Amino acid sequence: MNKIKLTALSHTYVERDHAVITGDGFVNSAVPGWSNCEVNVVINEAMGAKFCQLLITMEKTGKLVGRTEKSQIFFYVMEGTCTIKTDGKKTKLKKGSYVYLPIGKEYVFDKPKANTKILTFHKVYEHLDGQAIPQTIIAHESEKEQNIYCDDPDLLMQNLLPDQADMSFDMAVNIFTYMPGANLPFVETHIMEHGLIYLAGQGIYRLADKWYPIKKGDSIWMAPYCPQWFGALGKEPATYIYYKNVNRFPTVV
Ligand code: UGY
Ligand code: MN
Repeated sequence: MNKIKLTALSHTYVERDHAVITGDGFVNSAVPGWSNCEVNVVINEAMGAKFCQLLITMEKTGKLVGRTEKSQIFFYVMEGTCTIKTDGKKTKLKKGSYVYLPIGKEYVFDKPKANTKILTFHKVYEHLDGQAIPQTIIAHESEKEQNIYCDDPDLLMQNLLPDQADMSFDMAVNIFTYMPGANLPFVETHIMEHGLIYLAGQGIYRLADKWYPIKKGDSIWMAPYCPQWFGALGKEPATYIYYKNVNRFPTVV
C-alpha cells in the first residue's frame, strides 16, 4: 500500500470577504515582548480586516509583557491557567477567564501552566466625544448570564463586555451557543465585522455563497456585509466566541 500523505491539501480558505482558518497552515510569528510562546496571527489587516485575532500557546516559562497603544486588547483563556499583572494588581486566570485592557495599559501575563491557550482580539479604539475611555475588566464567563437570542430558546448569547449599556465601548465580545440542530433564524448581512473561534461542537457555516463544515478549534473572519448563517450539527452544542465592532457612527459621508 502506498502511504504517501498528500501535503498539498488544506481546509483553510481565504476569500475577499471571509476566511475559514483551521490551523493546518499555521506558521508562528515572533512578537516583541512575548517570550516562550507560539503566536498565530489568525486574522489581521493584511487580510482586509479592521481588527486582529491571535492565538497564543504559552510554554511553562511563557510570558507576555507589553503596553496597549492605539489598540485595546481583549484576552480570553481557552485552556490552562496563568496570572495577569495590570493596574498594579495580580489576578489568577483560568479557562473561561477574560481580560479587557483599554488603550495605554501596561500588562504582564506569566506563570502559565504548560500549553495555556489564549485568544486575543485587538481593535484600534475610536474615542467618543464626551465619554471617558473604558476601564480594565477582569472577569469569568460564568459570571455572565446566557440570554435567549431571537426568541429561540435553543440559541443562547452571553455578552462578555458591557457594550449594550455603555457607548464608550466600540467593540463587543460574545459567546454564542447553538443547541444541536439550532440555526441562525436568517442569513445576516450587516455593516459590522466578525472574528470568531469555535470553543465546542460542529456544524455548517454559510459565508457569502459558500458552505463550510466547521468544528471546535476553527476560526472565521467575516468582512462587513458578508452574508452569514450557521446551523449546528452533531449531538453536542456548538459554541463560538466572537468579536463585533459596535456603537460608532456608521459612515463618514
Ligand atoms: O451578533 C451577530 O451579528 C451574530 N448573530 N452574528 C453571527 O453569529 N454570525
Ligand atoms: Mn453577525
